[in-house]
Amino acid sequence: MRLFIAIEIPDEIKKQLGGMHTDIPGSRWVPLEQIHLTLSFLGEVDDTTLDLLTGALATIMVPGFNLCFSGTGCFPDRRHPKVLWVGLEPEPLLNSLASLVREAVLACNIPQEERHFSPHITLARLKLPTPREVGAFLDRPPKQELPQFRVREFTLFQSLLTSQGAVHTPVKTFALSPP
Ligand code: 2AM
Repeated sequence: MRLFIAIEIPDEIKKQLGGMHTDIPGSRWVPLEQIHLTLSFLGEVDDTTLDLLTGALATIMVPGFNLCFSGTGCFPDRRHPKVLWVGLEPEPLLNSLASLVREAVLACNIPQEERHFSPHITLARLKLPTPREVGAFLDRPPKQELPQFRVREFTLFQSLLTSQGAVHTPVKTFALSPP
C-alpha cells in the first residue's frame, strides 16, 4: 500500500482554498477533496509494517491545536517554481506532532527524507517553467482572510495511483488529546 500521513482540512476551508485557483499554463491544481497538510510521506508499505505503524501512531500524545494560515509560496524557489502552496503560521504543537510522527515512522524502518518539516498545503504542481504567472499568483493580495481551524486528529491515507491521478482514502484516524 502506498501511504502518507496528513491533517485533513475542513471542507469550508477547502472551498475557500479552491477559490485561489488561477490559470497558469502547465499547472495541475489539487482537486478540492484531496487538499491536505502532509505530515509524512511513506511510499509503499507492506501489511506487517502497516500493523506496526498503526500501533506506533496510536501512542502519539499531542494536544489538539489551532492552525492559522500565512501567505502563499512555492518550492523550490520563485525562479524555478514546481509546487504552489499556502503556508501556516508557526505552531509548536504542529511541529511536535510532525516530529513524533516522523519518529514513529522511522521506528518502523520506513525511510524518511532528511528535509526539515516545512508546513504547507500544496495547491498546484507545475510542469512548465512559468515564473511570471507564478509571480502574479504569489504577489496578489489575498481576496479574503482564511479562517483559523482546529486540529483534533491526524489521518493515515492510502494514495492509489490511477490513470486519472491519485485517489486518497483514509485508512485510520488518530485522535489528538484534549487540550
Ligand atoms: P505535499 O503536497 O504536501 O508536498 C501525498 O502524495 C502527499 O505526500 C503529497 O501531497 C506530498 O506532500 C507528499 N509527498 C512527499 N514526497 C512525495 C513523493 N515522493 N511522492 C508523492 N508524494 C509525496
